[in-house]
Amino acid sequence: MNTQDYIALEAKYGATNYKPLDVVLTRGQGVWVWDVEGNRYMDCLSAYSAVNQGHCHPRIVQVMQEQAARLTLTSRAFRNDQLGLFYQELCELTHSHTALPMNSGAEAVESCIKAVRKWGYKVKGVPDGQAEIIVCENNFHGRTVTIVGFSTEPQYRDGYAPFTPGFKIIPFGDAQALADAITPNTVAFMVEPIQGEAGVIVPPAGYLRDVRRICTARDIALVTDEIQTGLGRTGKLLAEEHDGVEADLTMIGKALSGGFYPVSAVLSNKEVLGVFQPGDHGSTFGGNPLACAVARMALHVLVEEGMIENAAVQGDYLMAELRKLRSPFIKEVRGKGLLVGVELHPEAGGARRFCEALMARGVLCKETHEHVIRIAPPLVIARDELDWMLEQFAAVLGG
Ligand code: IF1
Repeated sequence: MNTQDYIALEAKYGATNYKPLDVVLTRGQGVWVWDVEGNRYMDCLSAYSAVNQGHCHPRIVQVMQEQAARLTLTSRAFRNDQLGLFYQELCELTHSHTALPMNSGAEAVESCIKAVRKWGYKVKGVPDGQAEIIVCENNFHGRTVTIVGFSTEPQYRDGYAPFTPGFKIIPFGDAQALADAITPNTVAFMVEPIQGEAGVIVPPAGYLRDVRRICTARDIALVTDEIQTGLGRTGKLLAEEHDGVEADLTMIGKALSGGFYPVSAVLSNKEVLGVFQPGDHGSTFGGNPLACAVARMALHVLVEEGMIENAAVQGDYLMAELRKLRSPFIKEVRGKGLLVGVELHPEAGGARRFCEALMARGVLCKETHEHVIRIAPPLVIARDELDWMLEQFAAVLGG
């Protein structure tokens, strides 16, 4: 079978909710992936930051194979010998008190919404049914009905009403807007440290510090969605460390498994998660031994192999070099660590055609909205690989 055969199968039997680039991948190693025709590409998306550790990291492969042959799933009706160790290692690494394991990112977000609402009613004393959660314009937190209900992107909401009430939307990057929006019924503010899907939007320096101060003063939970920005992507373990703050609840996912398996978690620094009693919340697969073993190793390799520091160093270099390009198309280069957005002028005619030109040169990138090329390679990328990538960008964008 060749590329067109696989594409035809997808077109014939698949739901049509995606429009991928026409490359059919079959193998990956580190920053590189290969298609079914034998062509090699540099992966500059990392499955939306889920493969921070690089494709098929050998130490994660090994632990996954070993654990899969030993025990995969017990459900939480029984205990398993990986969950406690996963909790311990995750909490020690992130300075958290408590963790809640889930699977997808959206499930971690839903878990946070449930936790802060219950915390509001049981601890803060908000009248039943009145809890408000404040979120930001252009947020992206997932695809469930509740979550898209507070999206400001019309396409993500269209046709899915009715939605869950109880959310208030304010501008991103504006701490005063948060202070103004809080009422006695507000239980939480949920925010991405850098907005990923909105086009790699970096808030003003000190934003999260101000937000932290406001949340503490007004007794509302600060909830950070680090599903995309966490686990080394921005050059720190968690992006909130850039502002020296700790959220009350932090969600991580994606790279928590190194891209092997859907594993997410809610980390709690306040006793918000303590409101859950047995039976209040759960998941068949959440906290399963295979997920825990894989996540433990994914965290080990991230830290022990210096990937977080590498993201900081290579990210700075990447942005500095991109800014040197004298391209007629580039409006702005922004980001942190290896989460980089290249915004093009509207006259450039959209980012998609540049992504297609990059693909022809062996670089896989995905446009975000219409005018931003997102560059987010695995955190294991080496300087010479980055230089090669930059040559391809220079060839395509000019300069
Ligand atoms: C899609 C975007 C990235 C996320 C943050 C929660 C979730 C995500 C900050 C939900 C998921 C995704 C999902 C994927 C594309 C992707 C994406 F372009 F849509 F915005 F990464 F930038 N919080 N992000 O970024 O996690 O339930 O998917 O595990 O939905 O098409 P999930």
